[in-house]
Amino acid sequence: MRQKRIMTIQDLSCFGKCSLTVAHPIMSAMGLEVCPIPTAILSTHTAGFTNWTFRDLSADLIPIAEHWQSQHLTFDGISTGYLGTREMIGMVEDYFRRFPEAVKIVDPVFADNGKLYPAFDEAYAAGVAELCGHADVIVPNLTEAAFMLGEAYIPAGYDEEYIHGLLRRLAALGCRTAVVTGVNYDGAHQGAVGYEADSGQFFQYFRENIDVSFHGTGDIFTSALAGAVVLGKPLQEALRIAVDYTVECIKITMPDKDEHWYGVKFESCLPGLIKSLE
Ligand code: PXL
Repeated sequence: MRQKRIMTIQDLSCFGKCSLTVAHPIMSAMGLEVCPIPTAILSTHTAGFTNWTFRDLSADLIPIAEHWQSQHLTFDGISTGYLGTREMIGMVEDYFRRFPEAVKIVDPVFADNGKLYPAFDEAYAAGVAELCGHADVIVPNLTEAAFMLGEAYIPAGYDEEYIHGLLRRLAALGCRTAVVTGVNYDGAHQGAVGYEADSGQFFQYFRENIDVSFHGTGDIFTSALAGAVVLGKPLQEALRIAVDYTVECIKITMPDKDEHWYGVKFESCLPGLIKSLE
């Protein structure tokens, strides 16, 4: 069987276990051929460190696409994460047009816990919402969902009716499937809920809630989900694979959580991820 091939477009934060430094190894372990496109190189991620270096590589994005097209390369999937500028969002839309055969998975990556990340504003959120309209699968957290829909962020105390309505409104942006992460109805469980617009069906998968926050877990979840989707797993199975992997990564990091605040020890959980694909 031909190996599935995915390109992943996001930054390379050299230290910090997020974006490309997790997406590439996770999807490789899942058996995919991974083609990374670094949008920028940073010495660290921007959440919790100071004075990081940043080299914008966006000028190379379109020449890379042109070269790949000249070589007749095709892709089963494109996954995107942290991009950084409105201009880069436009370039990713260009990629989507150039590689129409690929399943497109967009993780908005611009906000969490009710707040935009420092580099972003509402215009950027609107740009990502437009990009989501061209995606097959989108993976916002509750904060990003609220920003993209121009709604108030509801941190807790919501019910299934709210989440299902939110997913329908997200799908109305134009994507086929919307998945919202970090859903916690009862304080005791946390998970992801998905909606497929074509069938009108909802899917969900929950595990025990672990009351801790590590950087990069959203990127880890989306990497596992994107890998599973491109491997052809149905959405319910993809949610299980991605939630279970994320939970295991968090659990294994808990004993070192102070020293390891910048990201989870995803590496030692890769064998379990591979097993969960069987
Ligand atoms: O994990 C998301 C992410 C990715 N890349 C960079 C970031 C962040 C979140 O803050 O700063 C550079």
